[in-house]
Amino acid sequence: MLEGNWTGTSTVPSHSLYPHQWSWDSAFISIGLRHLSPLRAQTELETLFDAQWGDGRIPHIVFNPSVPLDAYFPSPDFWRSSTAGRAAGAPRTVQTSGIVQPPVHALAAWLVHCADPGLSRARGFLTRVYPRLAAWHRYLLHRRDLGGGGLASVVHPWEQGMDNSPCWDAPLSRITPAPARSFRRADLDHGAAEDRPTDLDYGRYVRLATDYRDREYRDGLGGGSGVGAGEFAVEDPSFNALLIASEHALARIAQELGATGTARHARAERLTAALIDRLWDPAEGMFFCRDVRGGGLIRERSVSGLIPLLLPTLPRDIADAVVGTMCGPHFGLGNSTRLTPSYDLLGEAFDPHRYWRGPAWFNTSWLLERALRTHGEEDRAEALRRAVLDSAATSDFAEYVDPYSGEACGATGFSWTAALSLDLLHQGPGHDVSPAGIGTFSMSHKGGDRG
Ligand code: 9WN
Repeated sequence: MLEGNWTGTSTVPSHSLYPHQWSWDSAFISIGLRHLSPLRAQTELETLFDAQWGDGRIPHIVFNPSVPLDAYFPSPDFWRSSTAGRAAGAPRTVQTSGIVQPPVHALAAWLVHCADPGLSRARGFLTRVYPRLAAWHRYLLHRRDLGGGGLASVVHPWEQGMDNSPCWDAPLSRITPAPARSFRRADLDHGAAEDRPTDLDYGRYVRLATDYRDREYRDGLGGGSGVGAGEFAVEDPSFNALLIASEHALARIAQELGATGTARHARAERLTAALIDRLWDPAEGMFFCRDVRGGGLIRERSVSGLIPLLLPTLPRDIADAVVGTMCGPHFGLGNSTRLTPSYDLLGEAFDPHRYWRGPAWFNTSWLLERALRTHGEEDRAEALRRAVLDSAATSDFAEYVDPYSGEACGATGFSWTAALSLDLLHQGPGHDVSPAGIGTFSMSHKGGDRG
C-alpha cells in the first residue's frame, strides 16, 4: 500500500479521497516507512519541510500540481498561498494550504534518525531538519499563543486533525456558514455522506478558512493578546501534547548535534505544567479543550483528552486517572471497544460511523499504545497493539473503523494505517519506549528508539 501511495517524493494518504501530501499524515507515514526505507522516510519529511513558510508554519497540505483542481476541495485556487500567503512567507514554487496540523514532525524525525543513524549522519539529515523544526515550534509557541497561557491554539478544526469532533460544535456554532452553493465538496465523490461531516459544518469550515486567507494568514499580534485573530481559537490537549512530545524529541536531536538540549527539555516541562493547569479536569479524569474565544473548557469527551498520557513526566495520579477513563464506560478500551473511539460512547453526539464523532482511528490508537507503554501499562498496550494489527488487516487498512465491530469506514488502503501497522509489527512485548524515544529524559542519546 505504501508503494502504491508513493509519488516519488512523498506519500498520499489515499489516492481517491486525499490525493496530495498532508502534514501529520506524512509524519506518521515516515514512522512506518523508516522500517522499509529510512531514506524514503527522510525524503517524506524533507518534501514537507520544503513547503515550510517563512514565518515557520508547516502547511497542512502540499499540493501536487499534476492532480486536477477538482480532485480535492479546498484546492490551491482557494488557498492562494503564493499571493495571500506572501506576507507570511509562503513559498513561491509550491502551492500549499495556509493552515497547519498537529506537530508530530520532530518526534517523527527523531524516530526516523534512530532507524538508521549511520545513514542519517552521512546525509546530514538532522542538521538540515533541526532549524526547520525549531522554526516550526517557534511559530506555534509565539504566533499561536492566542490564549496567553503558553499553549498553542488551533484556528480551524482541520488544524487539530480530528475535523468533525463534537468538541468544535460550540465554538463553530458562532460561525456563519459560507453558502452551500459557493463551493463544491469533492469528498462526497469518494466518501459516504453519512460518514462525512454535514454540509452545515463544511460551510463553517469554508467560512473560517476564507476569513483566515482574507486576513493574509495573519495570526494577530501574538504574545497572547489574540488581537486581530479570528473567531475560532481552541487550545486542544492532543495538539499540545504532541507539541510537547516533539519538543522533547527536538531536545534529543539537539543533543545528537552536540548541544545539551536542556533548555528544550525545560520548556517541555513548562508546557506540561501549562497543559495541566489549563486543560486538566481532575473530577472527570481527562483533559478537555479550552475555547479561547468563549472562555471556558469544552466538556466534550474526545480521544484528544487522553493523548497527553504520551507525556512521560505526567504526574502518576493524572496518568492513572487517564488510564481509568480510557478503560471506563466512556471509551471502553479492553471492555466494550476494540480500539479507542474518537468520542465518548455515552455522549449525545456519539455516532460509530461519522467522522471523528465516534469511530476509531489508527493514529490515535498508535499514540495511546505508546502512551500506555510509557507509563508501564504493558499488558494493556500489548492488547491494543494486537487489536490495531488485527483491525488494520481485516479492514483492508481502512481510514477508520467502527470502534465496536472493526467494520471499515472511509477510504481503504489508507497510508498511515499501513505505516503505523508496520511500526507496531516491529515491536512487541518487552520493548521499551524510553531509552531514546520520548519515554524518559535521560541525557543519554545512545541506541535506537526502542533501545
Ligand atoms: C482535511 C488526510 C486528512 C487527515 C485528517 C482527516 C482528514 C481532511 C478532510 O484527512 O482531513 O484536512 O478533507 O477531511 O480528518 O486528520 O490528516 O488524511
